[in-house]
Order: sequence, then structure tokens, then C-alpha cells
Amino acid sequence: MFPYLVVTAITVGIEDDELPEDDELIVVQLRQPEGGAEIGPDSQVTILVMANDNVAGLLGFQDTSYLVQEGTICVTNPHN
Ligand SMILES: [Ca+2]
Ligand SMILES: [Ca+2]
Repeated sequence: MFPYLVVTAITVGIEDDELPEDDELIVVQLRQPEGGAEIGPDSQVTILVMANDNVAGLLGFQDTSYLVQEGTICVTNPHN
């Protein structure tokens, strides 16, 4: 342990949008300490934001079942 070590938290907000993207990396680097502090050997952290939206799009139906009568045409509305 380092003398006078202070533990604190850094909050990085990750927005869960619906935009298809690949995995993304965020690098957080400690720089320019103040008050005579020095940066220790572990000054960088990498955050992997895993994609949760399919890059090629997500296909599906708006409803999972339809009720129709014989002799009619059933039109479904796929969405992506
Ligand atoms: Ca998302
Ligand atoms: Ca996204």
C-alpha cells in the first residue's frame, strides 16, 4: 500500500441506446494530480462496453400469434 492512499470512485455512465454498434473500449487515465499527489503504477483502466444491439439488426414480429379466418390473407408486420 502507498502512504496516504485515498480510495474514491469514478462514475462513467454508459447509455443503453438501440443503435447497433460493435463492442467499444473506454480508457480512463489518471493525469495531472494536484496537491503534491503522485500517480501510482496503476494509472489506467480499460472498460469494455459489450454490444447488446445486433450490428446486422434484430428481426422479429410485432406479435407472436394472429387470429385469422379461412379465405383471408394474414399480413404481419415484421420490425427491426
Ligand atoms: Ca443497447
Ligand atoms: Ca448500442
